[in-house]
Amino acid sequence: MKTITLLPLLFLVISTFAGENLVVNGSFEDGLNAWDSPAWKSNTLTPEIDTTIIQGPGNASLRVVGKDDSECCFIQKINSPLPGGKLVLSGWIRTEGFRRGWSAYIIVECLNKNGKKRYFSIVTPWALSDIEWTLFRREFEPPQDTKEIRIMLRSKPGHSRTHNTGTVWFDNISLTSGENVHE
Ligand SMILES: [Ca+2]
Repeated sequence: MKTITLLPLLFLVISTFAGENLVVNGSFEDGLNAWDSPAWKSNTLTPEIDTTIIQGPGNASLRVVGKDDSECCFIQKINSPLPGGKLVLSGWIRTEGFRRGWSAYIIVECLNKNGKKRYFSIVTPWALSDIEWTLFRREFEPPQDTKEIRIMLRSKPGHSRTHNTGTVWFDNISLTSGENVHE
Protein backbone atom coordinates (compact mmCIF):
# COMPACT_ATOMS: atom_id res chain seq x y z
CA MET A 1 0.00 0.00 0.00
CA LYS A 2 2.82 2.37 0.85
CA THR A 3 4.27 2.10 -2.67
CA ILE A 4 0.92 2.95 -4.22
CA THR A 5 0.38 6.03 -2.07
CA LEU A 6 3.86 7.34 -2.83
CA LEU A 7 3.45 7.20 -6.60
CA PRO A 8 1.44 10.44 -7.03
CA LEU A 9 3.97 12.28 -4.86
CA LEU A 10 6.89 10.96 -6.91
CA PHE A 11 5.18 12.02 -10.13
CA LEU A 12 4.61 15.49 -8.70
CA VAL A 13 8.30 15.86 -7.76
CA ILE A 14 9.44 14.80 -11.26
CA SER A 15 6.94 17.13 -12.94
CA THR A 16 8.01 20.07 -10.80
CA PHE A 17 11.67 19.47 -11.61
CA ALA A 18 10.89 19.22 -15.32
CA GLY A 19 9.21 22.61 -15.27
CA GLU A 20 11.80 24.51 -13.26
CA ASN A 21 13.27 27.43 -15.18
CA LEU A 22 17.08 27.35 -14.92
CA VAL A 23 17.25 30.99 -16.08
CA VAL A 24 17.16 33.57 -13.29
CA ASN A 25 15.13 36.69 -14.02
CA GLY A 26 14.26 35.58 -17.55
CA SER A 27 11.20 37.82 -17.28
CA PHE A 28 13.29 40.94 -16.49
CA GLU A 29 10.81 41.79 -13.73
CA ASP A 30 13.89 42.13 -11.50
CA GLY A 31 15.55 44.63 -13.83
CA LEU A 32 18.90 43.61 -15.29
CA ASN A 33 19.70 41.37 -12.31
CA ALA A 34 21.60 38.13 -13.16
CA TRP A 35 22.50 39.35 -16.68
CA ASP A 36 25.71 41.00 -17.79
CA SER A 37 27.61 42.29 -20.82
CA PRO A 38 30.94 40.47 -21.13
CA ALA A 39 34.06 42.55 -20.52
CA TRP A 40 35.93 40.68 -23.27
CA LYS A 41 33.64 41.94 -26.03
CA SER A 42 33.98 45.52 -27.26
CA ASN A 43 31.30 47.77 -28.78
CA THR A 44 28.42 45.95 -27.15
CA LEU A 45 25.04 47.61 -27.06
CA THR A 46 23.68 48.49 -23.64
CA PRO A 47 20.40 46.65 -22.98
CA GLU A 48 17.75 48.45 -20.96
CA ILE A 49 14.47 47.67 -19.28
CA ASP A 50 11.29 48.60 -21.15
CA THR A 51 8.17 49.00 -19.01
CA THR A 52 5.75 49.74 -21.85
CA ILE A 53 6.28 47.00 -24.45
CA ILE A 54 6.09 43.71 -22.58
CA GLN A 55 5.02 40.13 -23.19
CA GLY A 56 2.64 38.27 -20.93
CA PRO A 57 2.26 39.07 -17.24
CA GLY A 58 4.52 41.55 -15.50
CA ASN A 59 5.76 45.06 -16.17
CA ALA A 60 9.14 44.74 -17.85
CA SER A 61 10.97 43.41 -20.88
CA LEU A 62 14.52 43.79 -22.16
CA ARG A 63 15.04 46.30 -24.97
CA VAL A 64 18.18 46.63 -27.07
CA VAL A 65 18.36 49.64 -29.38
CA GLY A 66 20.83 49.12 -32.22
CA LYS A 67 23.49 51.53 -33.37
CA ASP A 68 26.15 51.30 -36.05
CA ASP A 69 29.12 49.02 -35.50
CA SER A 70 27.70 47.60 -32.27
CA GLU A 71 26.19 44.25 -31.36
CA CYS A 72 24.22 42.99 -28.41
CA CYS A 73 25.78 40.33 -26.21
CA PHE A 74 23.98 39.92 -22.87
CA ILE A 75 24.91 36.84 -20.88
CA GLN A 76 23.80 34.77 -17.94
CA LYS A 77 25.76 31.84 -16.56
CA ILE A 78 23.44 29.10 -15.33
CA ASN A 79 24.25 28.35 -11.71
CA SER A 80 21.58 25.71 -11.08
CA PRO A 81 22.70 22.08 -11.37
CA LEU A 82 22.03 20.78 -14.87
CA PRO A 83 19.29 18.13 -14.87
CA GLY A 84 20.89 16.02 -17.64
CA GLY A 85 19.14 14.84 -20.79
CA LYS A 86 17.27 17.09 -23.15
CA LEU A 87 16.65 20.75 -22.42
CA VAL A 88 14.03 23.10 -23.84
CA LEU A 89 15.08 26.65 -24.66
CA SER A 90 12.35 29.20 -25.26
CA GLY A 91 11.82 32.92 -25.27
CA TRP A 92 9.66 35.70 -26.66
CA ILE A 93 11.24 38.08 -29.17
CA ARG A 94 9.97 41.24 -30.87
CA THR A 95 11.88 43.27 -33.45
CA GLU A 96 11.33 46.64 -35.08
CA GLY A 97 13.30 48.17 -37.93
CA PHE A 98 15.88 45.44 -38.24
CA ARG A 99 17.86 45.85 -41.44
CA ARG A 100 18.21 42.95 -43.84
CA GLY A 101 20.74 40.43 -42.69
CA TRP A 102 20.34 41.15 -38.99
CA SER A 103 18.77 38.74 -36.56
CA ALA A 104 18.09 38.41 -32.86
CA TYR A 105 19.38 35.29 -31.15
CA ILE A 106 18.94 33.33 -27.96
CA ILE A 107 22.01 31.12 -27.75
CA VAL A 108 22.94 28.38 -25.33
CA GLU A 109 26.68 27.84 -24.98
CA CYS A 110 27.72 24.47 -23.53
CA LEU A 111 31.26 24.31 -22.21
CA ASN A 112 33.08 21.12 -21.20
CA LYS A 113 36.02 20.85 -18.80
CA ASN A 114 38.51 21.09 -21.69
CA GLY A 115 37.06 24.40 -22.82
CA LYS A 116 35.32 22.94 -25.87
CA LYS A 117 32.13 24.79 -26.76
CA ARG A 118 28.91 23.71 -28.44
CA TYR A 119 26.16 26.15 -29.37
CA PHE A 120 22.40 25.72 -29.70
CA SER A 121 20.62 28.76 -31.09
CA ILE A 122 17.25 30.31 -31.63
CA VAL A 123 17.39 32.90 -34.42
CA THR A 124 14.81 35.24 -35.92
CA PRO A 125 14.32 35.10 -39.72
CA TRP A 126 16.97 37.36 -41.25
CA ALA A 127 14.66 38.77 -43.96
CA LEU A 128 12.08 40.14 -41.50
CA SER A 129 12.65 43.63 -40.14
CA ASP A 130 9.55 43.74 -37.92
CA ILE A 131 8.30 40.80 -35.86
CA GLU A 132 5.44 41.09 -33.36
CA TRP A 133 5.94 39.23 -30.06
CA THR A 134 6.65 35.63 -31.07
CA LEU A 135 7.49 32.60 -28.95
CA PHE A 136 10.57 30.80 -30.22
CA ARG A 137 11.34 27.37 -28.84
CA ARG A 138 13.74 24.53 -29.46
CA GLU A 139 14.71 21.30 -27.79
CA PHE A 140 18.31 20.12 -27.71
CA GLU A 141 20.58 17.74 -25.85
CA PRO A 142 23.76 19.20 -24.35
CA PRO A 143 26.89 17.04 -24.72
CA GLN A 144 27.16 14.65 -21.78
CA ASP A 145 30.43 16.21 -20.61
CA THR A 146 28.92 19.71 -20.33
CA LYS A 147 30.21 21.45 -17.21
CA GLU A 148 28.79 24.91 -17.68
CA ILE A 149 25.99 26.53 -19.63
CA ARG A 150 25.63 30.16 -20.55
CA ILE A 151 22.63 31.86 -22.15
CA MET A 152 23.35 34.69 -24.56
CA LEU A 153 20.86 37.25 -25.87
CA ARG A 154 22.25 38.71 -29.05
CA SER A 155 21.46 40.92 -32.02
CA LYS A 156 24.03 40.75 -34.75
CA PRO A 157 24.46 40.43 -38.50
CA GLY A 158 24.40 37.05 -40.16
CA HIS A 159 26.56 36.72 -43.25
CA SER A 160 26.56 40.32 -44.44
CA ARG A 161 28.26 43.06 -42.44
CA THR A 162 25.47 45.58 -42.69
CA HIS A 163 24.78 48.23 -40.09
CA ASN A 164 21.69 48.05 -37.98
CA THR A 165 19.75 50.60 -35.99
CA GLY A 166 16.74 48.40 -35.30
CA THR A 167 15.44 47.47 -31.87
CA VAL A 168 14.85 44.06 -30.33
CA TRP A 169 12.86 43.15 -27.23
CA PHE A 170 13.28 39.93 -25.23
CA ASP A 171 10.95 38.58 -22.53
CA ASN A 172 10.28 35.36 -20.60
CA ILE A 173 13.49 33.53 -21.45
CA SER A 174 13.32 29.96 -20.25
CA LEU A 175 15.52 26.88 -20.10
CA THR A 176 13.87 23.79 -18.65
CA SER A 177 14.41 20.07 -18.55
CA GLY A 178 12.90 18.36 -21.59
CA GLU A 179 11.92 15.26 -19.62
CA ASN A 180 8.18 14.61 -19.41
CA VAL A 181 7.38 17.71 -21.43
CA HIS A 182 5.18 15.81 -23.87
CA GLU A 183 3.56 13.51 -21.31
CA1 LIG B 1 8.50 40.49 -18.34
